[in-house]
Amino acid sequence: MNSIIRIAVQKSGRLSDDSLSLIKECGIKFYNGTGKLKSTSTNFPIEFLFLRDDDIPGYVADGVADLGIVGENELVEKDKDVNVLKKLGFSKCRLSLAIPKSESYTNIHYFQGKNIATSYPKILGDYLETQNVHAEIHEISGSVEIAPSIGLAEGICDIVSSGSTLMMNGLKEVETIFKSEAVLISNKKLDAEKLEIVDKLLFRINAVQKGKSNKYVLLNAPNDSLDKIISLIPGMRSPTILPLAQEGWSSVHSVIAEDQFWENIEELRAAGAEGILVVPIEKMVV
Ligand code: PRT
Ligand code: ZN
Repeated sequence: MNSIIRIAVQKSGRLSDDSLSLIKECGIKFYNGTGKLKSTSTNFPIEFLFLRDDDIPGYVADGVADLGIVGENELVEKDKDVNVLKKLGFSKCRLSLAIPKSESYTNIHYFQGKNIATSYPKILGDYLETQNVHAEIHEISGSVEIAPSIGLAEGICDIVSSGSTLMMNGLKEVETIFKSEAVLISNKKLDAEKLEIVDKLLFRINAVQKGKSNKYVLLNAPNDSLDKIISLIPGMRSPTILPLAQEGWSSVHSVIAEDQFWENIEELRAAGAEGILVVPIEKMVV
């Protein structure tokens, strides 16, 4: 097989670092020197195209790239026909409506007949339609947050993450209309050889993501509380139990979901566990 897949990633911006880290954590090596527009991996059949995020959905839909990593906000706004293969869990943000802090807000009908500045006219237009609100949408490509203060619009619809940009511009968030994170997208007509490579890549991404959402736990426990402890951390198949040099005690090794971590640690301590170590997992294949 000598097929190769092309993946479009953002050249420089909020998606770039996490996109490239994910690829590297999948064991895929490549060189991306500054200013490079293309690069080929030395150990996996993949070529990288470094692009502006706005262009990624279109390039993937047209088949110039087979895969792409892009924010859902950009994907839905561009309205291109591609497959979404996987949510990637980074670059999380929301698209929200905001108005000057001094204004009082009741509900979405506040925007009836008003002007709203945004870089996301499609998502906003669709949303307003579902809400039966008729507003004038002004499409602008950047610095949307200054629109109310210069008199361009009464409200804005923009990406919010921490909320500090809105605050610094005297605005308040009044409605969240869309939630977004980075996604892996693919062209809809990949041939069998390319699909096989995509499967290999997805297998690696899944192992990296599973590893991140779980922790390896080691602890010491008195033998008479082992049953209780095993029920708390059942692990992948079952925990490993090793005898300690001190009689009546065992070392228990298992895997615990990151989001259950604090809850389980408390219960484990209550059950008599001590010397608890929690270690990150790099990859996890179940
Ligand atoms: O040059 P290129 O076109 O490739 O990049 P870009 O400037 O269009 O996009 P970029 O790199 O800023 O963002 C890429 C993607 O990251 C977006 O499409 C979103 O999916 C996601 N993302 C996550 C964000 C943010 N967080 C974010 N905070 N995109 C933009 N912002 C901006 C927002 O526009 C606003 O100006 O940050 C400001 C708000 O941030 P807070 O933290 O002050 O609320
Ligand atoms: Zn962009």
